Amino acid sequence: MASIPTEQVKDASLKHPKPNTTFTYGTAGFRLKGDLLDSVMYRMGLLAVLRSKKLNSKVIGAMVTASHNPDQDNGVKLVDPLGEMLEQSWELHATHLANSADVDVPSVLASICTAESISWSAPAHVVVARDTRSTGPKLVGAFLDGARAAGGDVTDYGVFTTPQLHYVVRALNTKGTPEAYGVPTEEGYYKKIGDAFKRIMKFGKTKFPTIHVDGANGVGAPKFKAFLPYLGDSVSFSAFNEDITDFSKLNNKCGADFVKVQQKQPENFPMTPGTYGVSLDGDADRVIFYFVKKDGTFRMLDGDTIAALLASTVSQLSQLASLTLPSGSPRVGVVQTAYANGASTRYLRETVRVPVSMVPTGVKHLHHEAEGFDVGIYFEANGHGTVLFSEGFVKAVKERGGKTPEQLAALEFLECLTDVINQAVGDAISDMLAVLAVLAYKGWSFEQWGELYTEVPNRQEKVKVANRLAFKTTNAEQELVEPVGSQDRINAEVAKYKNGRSFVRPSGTEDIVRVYAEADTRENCDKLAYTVAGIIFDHYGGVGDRPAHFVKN
Ligand code: G16
Repeated sequence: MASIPTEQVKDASLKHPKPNTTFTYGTAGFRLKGDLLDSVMYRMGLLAVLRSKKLNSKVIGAMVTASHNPDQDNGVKLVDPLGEMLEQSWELHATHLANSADVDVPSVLASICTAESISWSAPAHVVVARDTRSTGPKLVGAFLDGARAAGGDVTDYGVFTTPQLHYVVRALNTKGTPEAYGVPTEEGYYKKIGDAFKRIMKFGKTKFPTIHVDGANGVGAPKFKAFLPYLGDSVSFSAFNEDITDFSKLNNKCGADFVKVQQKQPENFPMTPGTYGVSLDGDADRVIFYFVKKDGTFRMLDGDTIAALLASTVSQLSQLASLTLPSGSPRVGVVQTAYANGASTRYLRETVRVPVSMVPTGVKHLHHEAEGFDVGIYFEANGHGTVLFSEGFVKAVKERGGKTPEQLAALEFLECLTDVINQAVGDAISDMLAVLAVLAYKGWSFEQWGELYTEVPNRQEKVKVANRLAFKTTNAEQELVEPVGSQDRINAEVAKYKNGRSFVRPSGTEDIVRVYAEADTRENCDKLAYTVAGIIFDHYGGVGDRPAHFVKN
């Protein structure tokens, strides 16, 4: 029986030495300064091969990106066969392997094989892609070394958005089956979503102004350009922040994270009343919409607003079409995190009347929970999310059980929606198209969409601390259990504000602690956020310059 090519793995391992750093598989894989990641990439090449062997030679993906972070950062996450994030129990293997001494790499591989009952003789298939970051090519090289040292068959797809990589993994693994997801190429991705978008837009009643698309100076910019010829002419788009040659511009004062956190439009982005803006993030898996009101104020439509629009529409159309599955009416549900605006949760529960589950931050948690519904809509407030449709739901809409022209139209619309949406993972471009299609179907403008509910004023702050891992949370990350006493101080502050809510958690993608606050007025919300941030900075290990706006307490 074939066995681990120990010498080959060890020799290659010595060429990718581990620096004196402790690595953690965080919210979306390993994320660090790009020049510290060579050994991690090599070892993730090895691990991807093991994962494929474990799953009967299914194709495993690896995406090299640090998403919304600046160019000097990079990262890698592994992708399971249907485009989902790596199964969580394997994050432990990934962390163990990443932190082993160079000479121990073969024995750690052997221990994972034993623990997972992996037969080395099974073939392994792995695919990898990267975004536009400067360290990407070298890091992909290290990954390829790992996958090849372990004898895996590996294909490098070059520069992709994160959702394109997830799509290709799912399409490769379902090819030739009744669940075939699409042609496993970049063109296959554009064609599948583009064709569905053209079909769905024939229901459209809204004539949108030109949509300004902010590509965050990342991979989403060229890929969106490449997508345009497949989208027909129902909507006109204008692209901004497309410079991928100057690495310092990536996510710099632009992109979905900047807009969401700063609550303002990107810089160098023309907006006047009546203009509609859409920001992608650096790897095009998050999307935020916005417009400028007639009175000149900026209005953002984030992940919560997207979930509200999609949940209300899918519920209404399912009812209109009297859609019935063998199990009864389709169960439409929404999954959110603690960052969801309280008003959006109330709107979903009380007005749309759908169940809302709360899970910890990270698409991996949301995706898993959403699988429990016939239509599982999951969006983080930061604009990261998608919709999962069960096989039963898709079959029922395709069977066109409706009778009236309205019912048949509703079913056809829902069928197109299942193809416009990239169910493999949150996808900024596909989500943008789905939102435009739903708005057009309803005959709504961005302004009307923004009236679904009134947001509670909210704010996010980042606090640099000496050791973010000292912050431990419970209750879907809404309470701190460590540092001991920190939650009591936060609670005492929150109690001073009407509708006050605030929580603190360590980021899994940046070396910071995040602070979130809500309160009845903008002024109170800001005061609460700045006070809690001040508490964390002053009493729990803040480092660097103390931001002047943090309130002393
Ligand atoms: C990743 C995850 C998201 C998460 C975000 C921020 O997004 O996929 O689910 O919301 O990180 O996580 P944290 O607050 O732990 O830093 P992305 O777009 O960076 O891949």
